[in-house]
Amino acid sequence: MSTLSREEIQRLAEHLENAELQVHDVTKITDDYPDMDFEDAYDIQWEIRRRKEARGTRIVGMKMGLTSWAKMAQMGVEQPCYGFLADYFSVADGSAIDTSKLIHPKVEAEIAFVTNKSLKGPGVHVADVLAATDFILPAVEVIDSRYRDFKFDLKSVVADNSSSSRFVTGGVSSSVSGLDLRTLGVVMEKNGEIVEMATGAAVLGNPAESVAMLANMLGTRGEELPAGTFVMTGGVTAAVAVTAGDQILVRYHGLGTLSMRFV
Ligand code: OOG
Ligand code: MG
Repeated sequence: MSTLSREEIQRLAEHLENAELQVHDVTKITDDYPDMDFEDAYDIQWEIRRRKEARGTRIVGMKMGLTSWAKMAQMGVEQPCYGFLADYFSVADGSAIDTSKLIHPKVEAEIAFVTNKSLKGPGVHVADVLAATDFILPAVEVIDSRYRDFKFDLKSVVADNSSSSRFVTGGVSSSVSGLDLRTLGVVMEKNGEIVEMATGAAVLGNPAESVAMLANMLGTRGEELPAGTFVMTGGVTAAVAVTAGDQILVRYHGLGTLSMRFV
């Protein structure tokens, strides 16, 4: 059940997308629309996606957010959310990321999947996900909430495409067979010092569970996760704020490293 009109959805999508493209923060939208619901919030996100696609931007993957207790506790939100990844969000491993195009970036270490079969909820479970996984690989997401001071509630962040902004992937890819995703260790270093560490189990007990949840959430809108989709499963630790001059290196057990610097 949505509460907002088509015009309000379009106006809020434009408002939030402009904040992203023009690199300025805004107050959270639930301050002005306290009665909006989750359907409204995802409608706004899907309208932002439609606006980008209409301009020729390609959608190159999906991400889950707020899937670890570390992230949920950090943001004061208790349920996962999803977002889409646009082509220009992708930055190469080892590259310099321009902070003048971002409001207040934070980095997150994540485990990503690439599927080879479509997944359509409801009822998708971990075994379905493993059977539909081509390979997994490391990813680092750079999130950048458009909301002032990075403070929001779940509906506001969903409308803001779950803070999606940039991502780095690469490293070593691996089949999931014979791999225990729960004990896959991740160590994040900032400027040469370890700042965060966790294992895959931090994400809903198993990051494959995050992909299943995404397929099931999409299913409620009649959408599916097509074969060949790149999916980031959510930060395994709290996100780490970065500014120009910072260097980030993340080590993944058996999957190599990813690095980037902020300029
Ligand atoms: C929302 C997005 C969270 C993750 O990996 O948990 C996210 C936010 O914290 O701004 O991408
Ligand atoms: Mg993330």
